[in-house]
Amino acid sequence: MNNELRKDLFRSLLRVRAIENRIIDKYGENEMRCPTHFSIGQEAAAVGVCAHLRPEDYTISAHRSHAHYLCKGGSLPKMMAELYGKETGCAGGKGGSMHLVDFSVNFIGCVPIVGSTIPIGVGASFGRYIQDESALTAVFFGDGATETGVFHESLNFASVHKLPVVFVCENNLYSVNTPLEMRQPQERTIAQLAETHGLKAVAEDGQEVEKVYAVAGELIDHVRSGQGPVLLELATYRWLEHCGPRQDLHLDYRPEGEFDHWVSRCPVKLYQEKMLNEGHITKEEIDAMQAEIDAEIDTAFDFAKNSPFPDRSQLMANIYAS
Ligand SMILES: Cc1ncc(C[n+]2csc(CCOP(=O)(O)OP(=O)(O)O)c2C)c(N)n1
Repeated sequence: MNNELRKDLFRSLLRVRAIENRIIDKYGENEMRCPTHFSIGQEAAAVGVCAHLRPEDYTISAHRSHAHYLCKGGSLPKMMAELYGKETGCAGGKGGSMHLVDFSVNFIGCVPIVGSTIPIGVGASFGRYIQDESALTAVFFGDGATETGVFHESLNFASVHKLPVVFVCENNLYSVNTPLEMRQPQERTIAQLAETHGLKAVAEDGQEVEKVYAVAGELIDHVRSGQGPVLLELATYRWLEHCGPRQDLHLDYRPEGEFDHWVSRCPVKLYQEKMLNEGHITKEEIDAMQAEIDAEIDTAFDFAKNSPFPDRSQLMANIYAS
């Protein structure tokens, strides 16, 4: 791995973290009126996987999607305007945080109905595959989504048709407040579930961005060489409440010590320490990167706040019924 790439990965981690932290700071002003799911603690998954995606590749995500949109090349001003409900938002201000969509970067959408984006991603991939076998689709979802029927139907279909799909499961151990061990057999991994559908699948630590990058690269090469879909299960952890900007330790659903363990494995901290210890970056370079990111975020928030709300005439636009 060359140093330019290392710095790119590190910058992306810092950027996604900083953006979500700023949303948290501003959320209490009540100007962003959409439910918002944060992925603080889970950033290495989006950063490590998306670093392999090309502009023409499709990406689809669910309710916890800021990092996926940004890492796929989405526009920060358009994302912030969307959270503020403004017409300059990537979904025209009608979608909010859970419905980001931006065809200009082939980010084909987010849907908070758990599991629903998995068949949408596979269907889009199938349509695309007929025209261009090399275009890949990355589908991001959580461990809870693997408990839906469509997860299995979609993996089966993708496998049978050898579709170029990368399924990325961010296994953060919880579906809202219910732990994985109460929902799925402990002796069977999500990667193994995918293998039973004939996919190549790997379970990997999701906190170390270089590990994510390496395994995602191998899997994506497999897909791009026409050998069919893959699934990457990444072990990670959500720091904040399921939906919203607060901590939820008072709810007592997390076992003693679990939260502290995962915070000690913060993907940003781990990579910063590694980069500094191995001499790939200096403290001054990190400060300069952070300042640049902060300035970019300031500009995006100004754009969002100063943009107009959609006109009433747009109320019924882009509504489809069958
Ligand atoms: C079909 C459906 N059932 C239930 C819900 C309520 N719900 C919203 S998010 C969520 C948990 C999803 O967990 P997971 O897929 O692991 O994603 P995470 O929130 O952990 O990122 C649930 C049950 C929903 N949105 N859709």
